[in-house]
Amino acid sequence: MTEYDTVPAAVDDEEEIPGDHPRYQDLLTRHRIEEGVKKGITHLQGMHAEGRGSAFDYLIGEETIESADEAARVAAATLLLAETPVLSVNGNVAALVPAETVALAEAVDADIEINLFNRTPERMAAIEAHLKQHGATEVRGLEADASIPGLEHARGTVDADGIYAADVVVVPLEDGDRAEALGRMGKTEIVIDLNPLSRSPQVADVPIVDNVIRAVPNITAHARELENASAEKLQAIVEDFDAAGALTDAERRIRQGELE
Ligand code: PTJ
Repeated sequence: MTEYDTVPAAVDDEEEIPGDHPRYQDLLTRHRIEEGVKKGITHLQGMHAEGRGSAFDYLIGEETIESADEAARVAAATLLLAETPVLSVNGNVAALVPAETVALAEAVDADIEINLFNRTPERMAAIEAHLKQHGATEVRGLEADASIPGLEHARGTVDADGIYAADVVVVPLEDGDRAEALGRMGKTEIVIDLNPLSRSPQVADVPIVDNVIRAVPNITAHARELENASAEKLQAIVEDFDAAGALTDAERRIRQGELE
């Protein structure tokens, strides 16, 4: 029994959510975030973030739009070309896509690093344990021996041989300040965010306007399909990408319910 159990959840286990429910994905997402809060993985603010994301997803149609799928393919090519890619994990990402994050890291040979907006030793430890339960062997972020210039201490804390040294960073559901600061460090940023007007996708090299629940496995699927592609082909995929066009496309879908 925890302090959060006074009002019982609709289901105790995600297996109980009916697969044919029209809002299945949203119910699953809510359940995972709720469990994340109970386990000390997800910050209470993560519930606000999820509510906002859920509203945008509703307007997008709770599906991966074509421009987001293309962005996921570009993300896969970018990661396959990278020398030291890192997948950044916060409390929402850990709760929503732990196994999927491990699978992506394996597919593109990336490191996983916990990077929290609301950093506490307890949350760092709980997320590390959770990722390891879902198959991660090494989790970065606990060394905390470097910082992102321009951010106050806790939010900018990173590993010197992790995010600090990375050439490409995947930052799902990121805070705008940190996304900008990582950009100033010269990192190539792949941002997953359902709000195309948010600062993080606006400053990203590769903005993916999609639910992290769909986007992470989608990048992995593209990476598997591209794993034997030549560097020239991967480079061409990256160079052809129009980041501003992808954001405009997603905004049009949200505002007008249609695509060009
Ligand atoms: O775990 P911590 O301490 O690092 O904190 C994480 C949160 C998410 C609480 C923190 O980074 C935060 O407050 O983020 P924001 O500023 O609320 O931004 C979250 C963004 O992610 C918003 O633009 C949401 O629309 C978007 N979002 C929320 N859920 C999803 C999402 N995007 C993709 N998939 C989602 N499931």
